[in-house]
Amino acid sequence: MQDTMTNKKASQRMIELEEKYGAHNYHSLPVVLEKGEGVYVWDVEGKQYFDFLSAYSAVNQGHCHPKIINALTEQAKKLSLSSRAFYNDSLGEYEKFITSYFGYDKVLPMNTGAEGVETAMKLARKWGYEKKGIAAEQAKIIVCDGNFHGRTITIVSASNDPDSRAGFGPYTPGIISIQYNNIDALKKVLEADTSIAGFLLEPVQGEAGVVIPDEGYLKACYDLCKKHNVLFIADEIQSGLGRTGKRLTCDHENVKADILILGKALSGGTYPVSAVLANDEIMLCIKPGQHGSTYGGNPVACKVGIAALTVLRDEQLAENSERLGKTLLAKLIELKNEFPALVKEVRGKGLFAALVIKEKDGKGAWDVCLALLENGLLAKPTHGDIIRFAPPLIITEEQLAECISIIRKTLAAF
Ligand code: IF1
Repeated sequence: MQDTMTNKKASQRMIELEEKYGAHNYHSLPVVLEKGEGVYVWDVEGKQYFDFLSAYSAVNQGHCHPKIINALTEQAKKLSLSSRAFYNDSLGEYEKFITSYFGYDKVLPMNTGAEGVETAMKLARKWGYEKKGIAAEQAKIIVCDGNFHGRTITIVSASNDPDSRAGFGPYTPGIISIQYNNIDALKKVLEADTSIAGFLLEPVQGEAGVVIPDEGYLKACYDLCKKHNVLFIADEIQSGLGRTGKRLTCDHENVKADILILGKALSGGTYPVSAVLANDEIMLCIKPGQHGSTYGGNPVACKVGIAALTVLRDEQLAENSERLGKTLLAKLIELKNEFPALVKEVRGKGLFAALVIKEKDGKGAWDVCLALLENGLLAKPTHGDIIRFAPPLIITEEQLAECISIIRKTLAAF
C-alpha cells in the first residue's frame, strides 16, 4: 500500500507518527501490525508473520481467540465498569473460578502486571507487620539480580538493570537483591535478618533472557522460606499459564507459592488483567480502603479472565507447550551445532526458549531479528545478544516445523 502523495509505505508513515508524537520509551522492530489470528499477525502492507513473541507471553492462547473475544465483546455491551464502590454480577463468579483453578482462598484483582507485583509487595509487608511481628517500618523483601517485575518506582528500586533503574531515584528502601539460582545466597540473608517478609522471584527469568534455574531451586527456596517464616512470592506473569509446559512454572517442582502473581495471558492479550492469589491468613491482612484500583475486578476483565483460563485448560495448552517445547529445544540445539560461529547457547523450557547469539562483523541479535522479520517470523532481542522465542501455545507441530526452517534459513544466511 503506497501513499500516492508521499510515495511512502503505510508502515513508514505510521512509524514516523509514533516517532514524532509518542514518547521515545521503546525501540521497536520496524514492522507495523494491524491484524492477528492464532499464531499469525499481518502488517499494514498485508505481509503475514509467525508471532514468536506473543506480546511477551500475553497471547499464549493465540491472537484474537474467538472464545475470549466473544466474552470480551458480550460483556462490554452489557456492563463495562461498575467500580468497586458497588458490587457487579461478574466479580464473584470470577473470584470463585480463579481461586478454585489455582487452589487459593482468595484473589485480589488488578490490571497490569506491575500493579500485581506492587500488590504482592504491599501484602507481604502488611503480613510481615501483622502476622510475623516485624518491627514498624523494618520489613524487607528479597528479590533476585536480573529480575524484571515491571516499571513502578518501587519495582525499579528492586531492579539492577541500569536502563530500568537509573535516573529514577530516590528508591524505595527495604529491598535486598541476591544472586538468582543460588540457594546459599538466599540462606545467608534469611539467617542474617529476621525482618524479611517475602522472597519475590520469577520462576524463570524472562527479560534476563529466559534464564532457567537448576532443577530443585524453586523447591529449595520455598523450603528455606518456610523455615524462616518468609513468604514465597512467585511472579508468574510471564512464566505462568502454560508458557513453560505446565499450568505454572512452580508446578514443575510442586511448589505452591504463598503469593502468586498472574497477568499477561490471564486475558489472552485482549485486556489488562492481573491477579494476586493467596490464602486468608495473608490476604485478609488487607482491609477495606487499604488497596485497590478503579478498573481492578471490572466485569469485562472477569469474563475475559474466565474465558482465557478456560481456553488454557480445554485446549490443553500447557500440555502442547510441554510437548512442542521439547521439539523446539531439540531443533534449536541442532541449529547451535550447525551454526557454532553464530549461536553461543540455547535455553528452553516448554515453548519458552532463547538463542544466545555471538556477535559477528558487528552484527548481533538485532540483525538476526531483522532477517527473521524479513523471512516472516517476529522475535525480539533482549540484552543485545539474546533472542527470545515464545510462540502462542496453540501452535501446531506443522507450524513449528515451518518456523524452524525459517530460523534455519535465516541463520544460514548470516
Ligand atoms: C514492557 C521485558 C518481558 C514481567 C514480569 C511483571 C511484568 C512483566 C515477569 C510487568 C512485564 C514486559 C513489560 C514489557 C516488556 C516485557 C518484558 F522485556 F520488559 F522484560 F516480557 F520480558 N513481571 N514484562 O515480564 O507487567 O506491568 O508490563 O503488565 O514493554 O515493559 P506489566
